[in-house]
Amino acid sequence: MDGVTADPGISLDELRLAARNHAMPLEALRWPITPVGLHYLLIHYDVPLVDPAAFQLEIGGAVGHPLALTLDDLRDRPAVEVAVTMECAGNGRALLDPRPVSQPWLTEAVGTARWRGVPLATLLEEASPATGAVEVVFSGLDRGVEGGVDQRYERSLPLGEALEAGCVLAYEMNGSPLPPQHGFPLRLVVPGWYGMTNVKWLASITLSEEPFTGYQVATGYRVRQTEDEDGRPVTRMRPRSLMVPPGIPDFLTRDRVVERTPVLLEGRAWSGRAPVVRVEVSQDGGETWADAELTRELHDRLAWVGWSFRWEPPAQGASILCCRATDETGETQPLEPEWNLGGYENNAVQRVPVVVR
Ligand SMILES: Nc1nc2c(c(=O)[nH]1)N[C@H]1C(S)=C(S)[C@@H](COP(=O)(O)O)O[C@H]1N2
Ligand SMILES: [Mo]
Repeated sequence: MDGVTADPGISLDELRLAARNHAMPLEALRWPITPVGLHYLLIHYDVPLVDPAAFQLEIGGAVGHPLALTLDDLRDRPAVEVAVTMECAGNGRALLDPRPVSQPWLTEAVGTARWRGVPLATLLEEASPATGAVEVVFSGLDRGVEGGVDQRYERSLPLGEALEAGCVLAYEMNGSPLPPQHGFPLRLVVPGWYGMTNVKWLASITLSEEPFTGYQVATGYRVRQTEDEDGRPVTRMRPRSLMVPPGIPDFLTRDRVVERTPVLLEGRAWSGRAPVVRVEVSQDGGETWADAELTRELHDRLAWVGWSFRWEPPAQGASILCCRATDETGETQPLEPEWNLGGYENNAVQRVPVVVR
């Protein structure tokens, strides 16, 4: 069979999702700030068309002073800019066995952008949350059906986290207005959390005195083994590192071919829980490890760090290159993934097959 396969692996539904929602090509790890078109993308439903002149952000619910703000109102306020590394919670899903059927990410559903906008905490304080308020619900303008439930895309944060996590209501990405696919005209950015909490096309913020039970919090994004389990919510990103695959790729398999001369391996590492303090490299599929050198080009606490390692390829043959990150809490990437129903939080080490010639 020439160029034809009966592999029943990826379904057309998964392929359709993968074609809409692209990953960051690994060579884009070379940029500390990911160029906009190379940042990964994940859109559950359709990209809405929003008229910026008519747009209003509403802040209401359990508050003393409800607010309605136009884009100009938001732009007139003191702004902040943060570099934030964002990773989809389903990154690594397609490498799980059995494969949970959803967006079939391999390893590269990640990117780092500079987000500029208004600190969420100042607006929440201005709205004056009621003493009984416990959660903040963020609603996007996009709608769809998921798990049989007709819904707007909505996520919540505990009030304390919303006030203290350094959240930003962003209207710019890398110095330009948000592009449609990344949430124009306004999105929530929550440093350290997996991507799903960074609600795009954000139109309303509602304070609540009850825990939020919407689909994307109570049903989706939970780590569990079966449908019957409640499981635990997906929150902050686990430590992870990736490398720019060295040498040149084979067109189809993307396996790497390198010359027999020393190579500077490079990549980036992040964790949403605490700063990364160590990155190690292996040339034997994770049997033995050596320390890489870290460089902090970005000064935001949880933005990814760069790493490099001088590798001397063996005389000939095949190697499996790997890298693994450890954060300040001591958490390290596992060699093997921990399976769960939704395919979330798979931070198992990346494996890059290389042939030396
Ligand atoms: N309104 C809305 N916000 C959303 C989503 C969405 O589908 N709708 N997807 C979420 C998910 S799952 C991820 S991983 C990030 C992706 O952000 P990006 O496309 O800007 O990289 O946006 C999050 N915010
Ligand atoms: Mo995601």
